Amino acid sequence: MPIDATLPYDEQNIFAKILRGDIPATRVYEDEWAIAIRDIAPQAPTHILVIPRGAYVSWDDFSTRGSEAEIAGFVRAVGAVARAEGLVEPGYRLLANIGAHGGQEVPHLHVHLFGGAPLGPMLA
Ligand code: DGP
Repeated sequence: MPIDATLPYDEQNIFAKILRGDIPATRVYEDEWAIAIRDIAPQAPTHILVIPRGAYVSWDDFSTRGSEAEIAGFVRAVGAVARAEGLVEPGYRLLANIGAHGGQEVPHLHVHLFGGAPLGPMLA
């Protein structure tokens, strides 16, 4: 079920549990600002979720409350994941779902990184 992205942060959301190490996930990258994990239901040969360590519900929440350092660190982490996965050439796609109309299901900001094949005009 898509979430209401204006709700307060829920410490029990699945990505909060993964960040705390309460439940397992395949971490492909981590630094001071973010972790990256393989999506449990990949929609492309490479489908990674880049998740900021801070407790932010959505892009809207992060872009209003996040510090300059957190925002810069997260943006750089997304790029670092793409480079580490060898995706810069021939390219990849970033996507963030925000709120109900965006189809966001997990109420902790994350960016989807898709690659590994030509992706066509759009990925849901
Ligand atoms: P979104 O609709 O943008 O909130 O996408 C949530 C994504 O998270 C979806 O593609 C499936 C993925 N996902 C959900 N639960 C888990 C999990 O427990 N582990 C991993 N690795 N991915 C998950």
